[in-house]
Amino acid sequence: MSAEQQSLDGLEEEARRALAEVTTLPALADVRARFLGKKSALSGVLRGIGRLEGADRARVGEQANLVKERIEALVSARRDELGRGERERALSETRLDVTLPGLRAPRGGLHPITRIERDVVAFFTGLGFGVEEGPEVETQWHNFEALNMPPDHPARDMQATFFVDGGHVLRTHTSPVQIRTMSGRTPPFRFIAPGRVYRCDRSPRHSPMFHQVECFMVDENVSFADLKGILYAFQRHMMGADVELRFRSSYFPFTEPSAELDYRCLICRGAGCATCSQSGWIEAGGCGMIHPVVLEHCGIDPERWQGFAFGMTLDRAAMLRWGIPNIHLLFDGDVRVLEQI
Ligand code: 2NL
Repeated sequence: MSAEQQSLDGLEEEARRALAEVTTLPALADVRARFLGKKSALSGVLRGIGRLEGADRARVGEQANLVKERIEALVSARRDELGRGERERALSETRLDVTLPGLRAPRGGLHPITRIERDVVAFFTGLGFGVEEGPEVETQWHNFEALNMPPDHPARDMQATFFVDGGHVLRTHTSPVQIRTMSGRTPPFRFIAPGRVYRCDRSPRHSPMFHQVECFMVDENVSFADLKGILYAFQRHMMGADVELRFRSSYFPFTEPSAELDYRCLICRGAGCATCSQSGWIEAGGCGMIHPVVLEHCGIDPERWQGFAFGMTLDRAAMLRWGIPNIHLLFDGDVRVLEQI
C-alpha cells in the first residue's frame, strides 16, 4: 500500500469526527476548508497523482476522488442539520402572536365621475330611458351641421374644437350620439348619452377632456312641461328632496325654446357664498325643445313629433358634490384624491 493510500484511508473517518463536533455554520466552513481546501491533505494527494506510476496513478486517483465525494456529502448533510437546528432555535426563541390582525390589502374606489355617471344612469333607466354611446372622433356633420350649426356658426370656432382631419373633429358634446340614435329609429323613444367630450380649453375649471350626459325624449305631444317635470325629479334625485330650481331663458342652436337650469346653492341656501360666486344659484345644465330642423336632419317629421333635450357636465357635478376645487385633480391620477372621497 502506498503512502498516499494510507493517508486517504483515515481521512473520511477523521472528517466525520470533526464534523460531529462542529455546532455552527462558520465552524463548519473551517472544517470543510481543512479537509477539502487547497491546502488540505486530499488536495495534496490529487496534485501528486501525476507523479505516480501507471497502475498506482489510476487506483490512487479513483480512491482520492471517492473520498473527496464522500467528505463533500458529509459536509453537506451536516450543513443541513445545522441549518434546521438554527431555524428551530429561531422559532422557539421568538414568540408568534397568531391573534394579531393581518395586513389589509388596500381597497380601491370608483372614480368620482364614474359615481356621478352611475347615479345619473340609474335615475334615467329607472324612468325607462335607454343608454346610448357613440364615437369620440366624429364627422363634422354629426357634431355640427345636423345640430343646426352651419359652417360659419360661432360655436364652430377654431379655439373650441379639436380638428382631426378635414371631415372629422373630437366631439365637442355628446349631441352627435343623439343624432345617430334618432336617425335609425321611429319615435317614440327616450335615451341618455353619457361620455367623454373635448374642447380646446384649459384652466383650473376647464379640462380639454371632460364628461357630459345628454338626455332626450321624442313622442307625440311632448311639451316643455314634461321637460320641467323630469328635470325636477332628476335634480331631487341628485341634490336632495328640498332642491329649488330656476329656468333662465337662453339660446342653443339645436333647441327652441331654450333654457338654462340653475339650482339654489345648497351651501349658502341662496344667501351668496364663494361656491355660487355670491349669486345664490348654481348652473346645472342647459335644455330646451329639440329644434324642428334637427328632427328633420334625423328623418323625423316635426309636424307629428316633438322632443325635449337636456345636457349637463358630470365633472362640475362631481366637483360640487365633493368640494373639489380644481378639475385637474380629477384626472391627474393622484390616488390621494380618490382616498379622500
Ligand atoms: C349644456 C347644454 C344641451 C342639448 C344639450 C340636444 C341634442 C339634440 C338636439 C337638441 Cl340631438 N338638443 N342637446 C340641448 C340643450 C342643451 O346642453 O349646458 N350642456 C353641458
